[in-house]
Amino acid sequence: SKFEQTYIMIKPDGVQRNLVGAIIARFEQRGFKLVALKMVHATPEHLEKHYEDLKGKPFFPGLIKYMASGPVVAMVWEGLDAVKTGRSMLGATNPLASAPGTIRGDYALAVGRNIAHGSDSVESAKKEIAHWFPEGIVQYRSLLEDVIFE
Ligand code: YYY
Ligand code: MG
Repeated sequence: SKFEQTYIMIKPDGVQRNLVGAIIARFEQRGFKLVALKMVHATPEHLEKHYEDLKGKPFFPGLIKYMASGPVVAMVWEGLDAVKTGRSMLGATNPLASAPGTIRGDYALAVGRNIAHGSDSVESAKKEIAHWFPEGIVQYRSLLEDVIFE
């Protein structure tokens, strides 16, 4: 395990359903540090770039339309094994396969309305953070580090 940053995004359905606070609370309570946060109503072009690996999939046009339908909350969370742990906190892509206790397993039912995004690798996280936060992210020392880590 190592110290990493991951890109987590609350999708338009998560925003509309007032789940922003609940999702942020999960990452805070787990011990991750928030190092970037903003609300964005992204353009289809910006979202097509974010999801470029999925271009050609049958659900791609619908995915872009849904993601561009309203604002998202873009965040970067930092901590031990943040990428893999972020994914496990989200649950499986299809909420019906997500365990209870995960974000998707607690709040969602449909694959095309699965509440939140999380980077799938350290490499994707770096790309996604640069794509959504070209202005850069903040650096600060969390006073909790001494309590949360060995
Ligand atoms: O990384 P993750 O979000 O869990 O899944 P991806 O395979 O990257 O797909 C991105 C996004 O596309 C997924 O969160 C929902 C949507 N989607 C879909 O609508 N239908 C599918 N069969 C697969 C994915
Ligand atoms: Mg993905």
